[in-house]
Amino acid sequence: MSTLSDMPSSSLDNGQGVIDPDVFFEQNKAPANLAEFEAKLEAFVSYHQAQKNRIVFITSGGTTIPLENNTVRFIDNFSSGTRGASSAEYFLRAGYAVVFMHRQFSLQPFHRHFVPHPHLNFLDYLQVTDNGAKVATAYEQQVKTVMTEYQQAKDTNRLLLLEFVTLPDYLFKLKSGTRILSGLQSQVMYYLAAAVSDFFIPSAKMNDHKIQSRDGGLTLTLDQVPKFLKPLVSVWASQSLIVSFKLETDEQLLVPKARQALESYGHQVVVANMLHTRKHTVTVITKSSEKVVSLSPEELASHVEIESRIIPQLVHIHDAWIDSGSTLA
Ligand code: 9Z3
Repeated sequence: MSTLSDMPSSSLDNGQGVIDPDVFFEQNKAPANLAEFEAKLEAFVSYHQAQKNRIVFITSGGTTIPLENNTVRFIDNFSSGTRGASSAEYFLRAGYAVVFMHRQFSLQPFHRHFVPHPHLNFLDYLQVTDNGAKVATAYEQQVKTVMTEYQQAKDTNRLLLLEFVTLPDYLFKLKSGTRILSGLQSQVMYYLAAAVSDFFIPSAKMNDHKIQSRDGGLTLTLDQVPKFLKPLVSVWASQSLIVSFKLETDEQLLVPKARQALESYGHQVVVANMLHTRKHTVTVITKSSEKVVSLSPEELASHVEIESRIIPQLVHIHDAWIDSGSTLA
């Protein structure tokens, strides 16, 4: 078997192994369900464009990096989908229509409240009755509260669930999504909470079939993923408000790297968070401001969610973005 590192390096790169974003779309295959994705999004967008509603396009969950074209093994990116799924609920409360593009099987708005816990699984929320089954008395109030909001989002057609799995899947759909949403211009916010891999193996460099273990250990060479925020901000969605997330594990790097991203890509907001404190502290950074948003231990203990503090701030920035005609400094 030839090792992956023996294979030719991709052409049309910048000399440092980083290909241009356009070349990425030529060298990688579009997802088989792209047309279905586009049809669902087009219908949702034309409905809300007619109603003059704001739309937030949320990405949530981690992308995978397949190691084989017939994929048995893949590298995953950390993200449970909590940030994206809870944010979607707060955007709905703020009156937005929500496109929720999430990693398949990661957390979803509303459903997230009833996912398996160590001692509580789906069936534990139910009880058997003489005629069938119902929500167990202990959970009736919680189910009613969540169901009421969920039903309202469905009745008003304000929540569209779309899926991705791999990195190319994510990027093709993100690009296509910006094209479909482009008519709404400043009314759209991109909220890029998905954990997107920085490294990948291009299709042409991948083993077609399952990598065999008979040759001993495995050495992988990964290419760098092109910097997609650049065309997203300057070409694909230049009239829309763009909020990206920066994840770090070294506190010293967090704010400098977030500022560097704002400067390199020229978008409007970076929400910076540390892996281990992301549920109670984030820093919302714009070109002219830097605000730490945090929850007290008491707030955490009473289940206040940090997204309930982040979203109103972003809505405020979005108001200013719309009022300024997409020119907010
Ligand atoms: C985030 O930083 C998200 O807040 C988390 C949320 C992934 C930490 P969970 O889903 O976690 O609630 O478990 N997302 C962005 C991560 C990312 O890939 N950012 C890139 C970077 O840091 C820039 S786009 O370089």
